[in-house]
Amino acid sequence: MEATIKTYRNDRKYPFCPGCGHGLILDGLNKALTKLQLDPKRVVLVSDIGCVGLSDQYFSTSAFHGLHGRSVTYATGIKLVRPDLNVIVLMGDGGAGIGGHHLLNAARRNIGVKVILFNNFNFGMTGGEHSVTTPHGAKTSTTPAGNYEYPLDVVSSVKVNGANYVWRGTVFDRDLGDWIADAITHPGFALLDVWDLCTAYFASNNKLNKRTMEKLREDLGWPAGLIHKGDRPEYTGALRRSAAGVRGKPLAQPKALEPKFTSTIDRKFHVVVAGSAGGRVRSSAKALSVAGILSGLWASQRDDYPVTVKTGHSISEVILSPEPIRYTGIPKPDVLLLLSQDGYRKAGKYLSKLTAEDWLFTVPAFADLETPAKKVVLDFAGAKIPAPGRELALISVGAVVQRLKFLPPEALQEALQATQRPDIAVANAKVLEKGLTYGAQMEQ
Ligand SMILES: Cc1ncc(C[n+]2csc(CCOP(=O)(O)OP(=O)(O)O)c2C)c(N)n1
Ligand code: SF4
Ligand SMILES: [Mg+2]
Repeated sequence: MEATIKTYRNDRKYPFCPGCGHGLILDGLNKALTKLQLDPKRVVLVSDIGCVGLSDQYFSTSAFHGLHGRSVTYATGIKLVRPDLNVIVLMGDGGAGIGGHHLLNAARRNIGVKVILFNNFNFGMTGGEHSVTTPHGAKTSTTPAGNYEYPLDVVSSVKVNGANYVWRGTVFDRDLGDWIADAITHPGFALLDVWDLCTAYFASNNKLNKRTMEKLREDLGWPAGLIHKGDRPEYTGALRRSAAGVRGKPLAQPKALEPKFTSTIDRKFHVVVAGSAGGRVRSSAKALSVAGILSGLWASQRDDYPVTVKTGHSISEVILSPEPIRYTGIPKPDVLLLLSQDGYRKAGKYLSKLTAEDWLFTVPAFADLETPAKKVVLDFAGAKIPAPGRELALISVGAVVQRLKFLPPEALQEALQATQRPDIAVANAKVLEKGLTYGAQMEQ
């Protein structure tokens, strides 16, 4: 029998100001999770930005932290791909304003994401500026004479747009944890609007406490407690059923990549591929990352490319490791592939970090670069291997793998098949073959 989980908190102390209500809401969340005994790995806390955005690190669950106001979009993506996960958004009123459109659409779709709104009526983290929920007349750092706007009724907005579960309460509600648990177990989109205390700013400047909070709500004429519990079909399930109807069979589930190769990598191994945008740098790096996973390693990939995608650089930083990767930054590459002027401009900074242990693979244009690293000039034209710009990255990755042998070349081939459309994988396999052949010639 599985042991009972007594808490989903780790032993870190909350970082909030004395009296801040955020900790009370997180205690409620912990109570809910403990009541439901959910598998911590299958709980994803998606934290927004602000003081509330610090919250996920105090729980021993999975987590995702992104941009201000966008937490609902990340949560939607996670839930779409993995409907089996419990996806819980922790967002402030600032995030609800910035990402209001996302809230409405999540409600409209009725996707099974649960939003806990830490509604302290201001931007706490940045100094108490007014937000979309700041009451009329309230004093904040941006409304010193009193707010002349009126607050957004987030609860009514998501309700009228189709959310299955809507609740409003305060940090003073002792049964908050039970309501959070109820929202988690009810299918569909849920929003709990929890009126909260920012003691550093809003509460102190507006004399907000349990009593005045209650009065504020009554003056607005807004109800409290469970406001709506509906039974519209939850989005991810409905979408899958409808797609299965069109295809005539259930949708395929994402498949795990099963390791079937071995690698010589016995520590964190960093590879940077630096080329031009549109040069398939990222898909080549992806082949490398997936080949690593197929070889029993952990892999991370971080890409950088310009907003105007077909201009300028494209950089991919890949880490392969026998241990889980906790930090995805690259202090220094073990292998740097410098493939174009654009790549050089952006990733040239790594050159000065290379040591005699490291490798620089580059193109003839950079043959004269000074470096203490072991330098290899990839001269595909000299070897009569056609390598147009869009093929250069994949051919080079193939040559590097063949030359250094930290992964089996077959793993790269398999990675293409595992991640690309069959016709594209076949075409790319031929491109990769050119690099493997060149790498084999280099060894001789
Ligand atoms: C797009 C964007 N705009 C502004 C900021 C600056 N910023 C950081 S925290 C914050 C306020 C957060 O307020 P809220 O979401 O209510 O959370 P709280 O701090 O009150 O918990 C702002 C505006 C940001 N990080 N991103
Ligand atoms: S600034 Fe406000 S919201 Fe942030 S921790 Fe302090 S009291 Fe809480
Ligand atoms: Mg706030």
